Amino acid sequence: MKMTMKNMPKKVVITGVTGQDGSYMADYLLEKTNYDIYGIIRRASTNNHNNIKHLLNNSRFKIITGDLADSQSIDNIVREIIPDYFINLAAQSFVGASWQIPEQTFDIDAVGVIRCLEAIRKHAPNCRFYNAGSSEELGNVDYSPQDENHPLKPRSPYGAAKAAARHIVKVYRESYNLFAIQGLLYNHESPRRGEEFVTKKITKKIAKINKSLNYKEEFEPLELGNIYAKRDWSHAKDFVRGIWMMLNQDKPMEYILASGKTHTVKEFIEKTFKAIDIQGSWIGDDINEKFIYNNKILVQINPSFYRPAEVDLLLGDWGKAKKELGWVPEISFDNLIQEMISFDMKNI
Ligand code: F7E
Repeated sequence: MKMTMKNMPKKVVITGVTGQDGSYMADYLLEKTNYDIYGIIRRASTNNHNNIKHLLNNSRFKIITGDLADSQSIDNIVREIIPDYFINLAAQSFVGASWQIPEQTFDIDAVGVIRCLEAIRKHAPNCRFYNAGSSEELGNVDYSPQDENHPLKPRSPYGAAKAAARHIVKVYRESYNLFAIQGLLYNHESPRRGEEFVTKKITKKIAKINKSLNYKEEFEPLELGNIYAKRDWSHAKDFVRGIWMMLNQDKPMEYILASGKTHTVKEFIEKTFKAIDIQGSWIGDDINEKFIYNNKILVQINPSFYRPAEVDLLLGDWGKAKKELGWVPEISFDNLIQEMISFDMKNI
């Protein structure tokens, strides 16, 4: 068949493609569409391509060097590719680090979004743009569950940068009539989650502890900060499907994606141990709280992991996404934990 503009495969740019969300997004689109995927990768002396190594030989998956900190690179990418979709999943996404590197967090998570929007406005005004938004924008919440009308009350430089990005996405949408949206996504995890996030830190360390227990080797306990923080955790795979649904509506509307259930970090730890049949118990309070098994300390508190300001509770209402997009999450909290711990036990 002769290729005409009409039947040429569409082009999707994904930033943050080596990360959890970017790599699942690429997997999803390679499976569900015939579109060409352009994964933007930041130059680094050591590559971190683990999450996309299974895609490197796929002819529909192309890697392009670019950086959200560099407006020229973003401008060139959009001008040369003229994408149909631009999915911005790159970020300084670690809330805890955002107090140490607040300027860099703003530069990537807020100003970086302007760089994308400017390039799209100039070179590809019909391109549909998605920016990763976060429940951290809501911060110190007024009510639960939170819906799309909840005010933005961030508690971290990260949350403030994402809130700023939300405003600028709206400004560009309304000023230039762009299809530009920022979903509001609650915590989402998977075996591909970065190691500094609490879920992956827990499953990876517990897999190691389990191995040490089996081989009767010495081990260091898992050390955590605030284990009473409550989060609404989902599987990242469910969310990339939701992002794609948001991008393909008639009108550029923004939705919450969440599970509608909240759990403490402590519950996450307990369920992980339970999944591998370790029946320990908690002793002590506050910074002296510990999880003990066979007279060994498996988990303890390290106050250096406390944050200068904490978001105590997040719980999202995903009713609007269900009603208007038909989006429904498919992977339960228990299955998420099971998948993460099984993966880490296998790879330890
Ligand atoms: O922390 C507490 C910590 O770093 C979860 C990002 O994807 O989701 C994520 O942000 C909770 C917090 O994720 C440790 O204080 C206790 O209350 O896994 P996290 P996060 O900050 O909720 C949102 C939606 C995003 O947008 C972000 O990009 O766990 N916690 N002890 C700990 N957290 C970490 N990381 N390490 C600890 O040792």
